Amino acid sequence: MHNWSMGPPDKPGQDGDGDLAVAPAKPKLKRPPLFQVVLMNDDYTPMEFVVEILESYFNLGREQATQIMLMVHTKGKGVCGVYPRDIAETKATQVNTYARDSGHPLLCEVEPTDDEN
Ligand code: TYC
Repeated sequence: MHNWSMGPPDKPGQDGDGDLAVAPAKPKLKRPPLFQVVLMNDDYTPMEFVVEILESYFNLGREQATQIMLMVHTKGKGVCGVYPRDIAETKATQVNTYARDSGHPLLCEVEPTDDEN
């Protein structure tokens, strides 16, 4: 809206053509906060079982799954994936249920990420 050269200045709430000058509300959309699904190390769960978990629940290939398993094995824990809260919680629950049903103590947890939004 410009007021140079023609006519009187607009009154508040109007623009030059007589329409109301009300800006549409900006859609304030934010991405959902993200949570990381973390595997904890233990002394009993077989490495092969952990690799299979990473392949089947976190859509990882054999190589990446093996890398993450070894990371957990050596560092104590490791991130398997990052998701919105409900998906992260569901995956962790599924992994823990499957591990327990299979007789392994493997523990999967959810942690907030420090993503800015
Ligand atoms: N530490 C286990 C072993 O030596 C392997 C293992 C890896 C267990 C990752 C849990 O989240 C885990 N058999």
